[in-house]
Amino acid sequence: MKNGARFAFHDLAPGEESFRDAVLAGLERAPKRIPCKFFYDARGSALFEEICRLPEYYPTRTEVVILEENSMGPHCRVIEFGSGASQKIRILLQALERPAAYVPVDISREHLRDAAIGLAEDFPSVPVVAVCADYTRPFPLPPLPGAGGKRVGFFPGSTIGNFEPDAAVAFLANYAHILGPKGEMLIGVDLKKETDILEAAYNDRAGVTAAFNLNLLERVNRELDGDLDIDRFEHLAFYSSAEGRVEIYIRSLAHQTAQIAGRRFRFAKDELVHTEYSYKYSVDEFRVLAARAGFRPVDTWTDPGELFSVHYFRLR
Ligand code: AVJ
Repeated sequence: MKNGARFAFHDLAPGEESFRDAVLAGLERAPKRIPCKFFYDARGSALFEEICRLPEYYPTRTEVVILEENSMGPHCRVIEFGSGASQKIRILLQALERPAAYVPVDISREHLRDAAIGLAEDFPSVPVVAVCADYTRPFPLPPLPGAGGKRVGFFPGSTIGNFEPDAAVAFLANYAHILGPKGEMLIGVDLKKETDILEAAYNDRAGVTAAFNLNLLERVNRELDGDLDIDRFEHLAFYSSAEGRVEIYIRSLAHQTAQIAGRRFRFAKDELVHTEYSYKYSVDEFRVLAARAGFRPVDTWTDPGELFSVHYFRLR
């Protein structure tokens, strides 16, 4: 660690659902499913970074410009759930006036530690307080530096779109509880728009999103001693305007069976394995949803093309 960087690590020893348990349970269900949180092994994370650079995938670059151009005033103590590689926080910390603390919260201990140390080194004037915890449930925030500064949750990337609406409200309500009275929230939300633009973003011409989705099956083969024939599955993504979401599946191209962790699974021809929802919201729809968790709008910023939104909320 370089001189000057301030860094603390709090380990609340969260229990983590194993990939094995999730896959075995998810493939017993009808319809079959594998939760999207398992996309992000080393290979999946690299593919996601590639997705973020695709011409069709507008959310990342659009959100970055919105974050660069807007601010929330001085002395913020920024609390990020699911901080991962902590990339977007760099943009935010650069845009903020004298941020008082950065508090990354993640369940994945080693990634959290590496990312938080890297950040503390690159932003020596910002104290970093990393918390290893399961942020889908209540947990106690440690005492934070910069007393008097406001607590601001940061949840970028439209990750909120992965939750079904009631679960999104529950997630935001838990965030609100942890932020405490007068807490604030900065949250990136992908906007509703023409089906063609949405479907192109999840069916890129280079096939990176397909590889990202199918990597779940490769991961099963690698980690769970599976013998899935990846060539007999394909990526499927489409926008349902009735549900307001992109739906992502893996489709079995043939009737087939596979061994996974010593168990046998059967896939019918054309059977779907659900892997992800990505909900899209108009500005007003998302404000209504956030209000159910106690958040009042302060401001909402969008790009000129109205592709993506960043909402700034305060708790009542
Ligand atoms: C990380 C949830 C924002 O929903 O757009 C990208 C993930 N899946 N391409 C999204 C994703 C397929 C992404 N989020």
